[in-house]
Parts: sequence; C-alpha cells; structure tokens
Amino acid sequence: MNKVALITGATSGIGDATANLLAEMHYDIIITGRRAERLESLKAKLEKGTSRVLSLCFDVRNENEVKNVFRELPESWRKIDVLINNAGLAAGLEPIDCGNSNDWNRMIDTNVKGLLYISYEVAQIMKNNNNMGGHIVNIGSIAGKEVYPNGNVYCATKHAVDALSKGMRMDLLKHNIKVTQICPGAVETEFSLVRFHNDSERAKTVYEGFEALVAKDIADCIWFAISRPKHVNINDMIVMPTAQASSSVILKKGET
Ligand code: NDP
Ligand code: 8X3
Repeated sequence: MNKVALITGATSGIGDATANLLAEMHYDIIITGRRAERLESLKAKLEKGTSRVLSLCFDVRNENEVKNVFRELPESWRKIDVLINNAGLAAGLEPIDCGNSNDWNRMIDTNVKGLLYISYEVAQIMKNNNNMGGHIVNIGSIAGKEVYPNGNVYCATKHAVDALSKGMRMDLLKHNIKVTQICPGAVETEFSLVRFHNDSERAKTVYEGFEALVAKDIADCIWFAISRPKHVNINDMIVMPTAQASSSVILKKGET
C-alpha cells in the first residue's frame, strides 16, 4: 500500500513541485489550495502515474471550512503518513509604520493560524494510525531565523512557525510523530508576485542578477527528510541559493 502525503498549497511553487516528486516516489497524495482549476489539472497530471490523488479546495484561514473538510474526508483517505504544511505567503514589504492591516491579517491567518488548524486535524489522524505515527514537515523560511528591514510581520509569522515546529516536536513525540522544519532562502515561485499584489515587474526584479533556488530544490529537501530511516529525524534545514548569505545579503551580477 502506498504511503499518503497531504500537501497544503499544492497549486503553485514548492507545493506543486513536492506533489510531483512524491507522485514519482509512489505516494498517494492529497493536494489542497483555493484555486480549483489548478487543483483539477494537477490531479489529472499526477493520476497518470501510480498515485491515487484527492484534491481538496479550501482556504486554510477558515477554521470551520478546515474542520468540515476533515470531517468529510473519505474513509479510504483517513490514514495520512506525511503532512507538508506549505501553504503560506508574504503580503507587502513596507516599514511597520506604513503597513497595511489587511496584509498583516492575511499573513498571520494563513502562515500561523492556518498551519495550526491543519496540524490539529492531521495530528488526530496520525494519533489513530495504529501507533505508526507520522511526519509533519513545516515550511518555514530564512525569515523565521533572521528579521530583515520591512519584513516585519512576514518574519514574525515565520518565527512563529520556527517556535511551533519546536513545540510540535516535543508535544507529538509520544505519539510517534516526527516534526521537521525546512527553511528556504529565495526560491523563484509566485511568492513575490503575491507579495507585491500581482505587480509582475517588481516581482521579477527580486530574482534578477543571481541564481535563485527553484521549487524542485525544496521538494528534494522534503523528500530527503521524509525518506530517512525510522530512527532518524531531520529537525531543521536551512537551504539557501549559493549567492545568498543571509536574508538581506545577496550577491547580484555586477555587484561586489
Ligand atoms: P507560491 O505563491 O508559489 O505558493 C503558495 C501556495 O500557498 C499556493 O499553492 C497557494 O494556493 C497556497 N495558499 C496561499 N494562501 C492560501 C490559503 N489561504 N489557503 C490555502 N492555500 C493557500 O509560493 P511558494 O511556493 O514560494 O511558497 C510556499 C511556502 O514556502 C510558503 O509558506 C512560503 O512562505 C514559503 N517560502 C517561500 C520562499 C520563497 O522565496 N519562495 C522562501 C521561504 C519560504 P492558492 O492560491 O491556490 O490557495
Ligand atoms: C521567503 C524568503 O527572504 O523573501 O520566505 O523572506 S524571504
């Protein structure tokens, strides 16, 4: 029987690359996100291999919606081995005194509260997994290790993910549930497009002049973490582009 992975935010970027890689590795996959059309086309693509695929369209910020989705989960999907808490975003890059509370709420509600709502539901399933436990992988960020100018609330949400990863690891140990955090530096995805409210010109400039990571690089790290032997856990992994030394130091072409 294939193992089952649930990936939040599979409609783009790191989540999409991870779904593709885990399908290659013969996982059955639950893909989630808000964009129904993208979920359906990803499902059709993944089902060409050997995986069973379930797509669930919902907003991780809505606690009632999350509860309903898990209450109605088909019996054949009530065994989840791996959860990838990937859905997340940055909104805005402004000094705190010029910030926008809609952006703040979106980030806190998605990156922190959404991750909690999903983790709670999946932990119930993993606890009932005949003591087989499970593995939760939280996608943090270098922004959860260091604060950078104008990153304020996004950095705070990823610092929260860092703290929650440590706390979850302690609390879930007795249930045989591993917890890993993966903290990427700059990865070229739709992340900056979302951060800059669909300003594609501004988003492009983020990745100009150096070789950013691609989503598959992070999918590879996730695969490494979840494919370790039972007695080995990767607690935390910081993964940067070679040209990036810290969240605010990136060597761009022409700069010294
Ligand atoms: P993308 O914007 O490409 O993907 C984000 C995914 O999150 C989408 O599938 C989106 O799906 C989903 N998502 C966002 N909000 C919600 C919501 N409210 N409910 C459900 N799903 C949601 O960005 P990345 O792939 O880069 O980001 C993935 C994770 O990686 C995030 O947690 C991000 O913070 C983190 N990260 C990214 C880095 C980067 O440089 N790109 C670096 C470090 C960490 P949909 O819109 O369909 O709902
Ligand atoms: C995304 C990376 O450096 O833009 O988490 O915050 S960064």
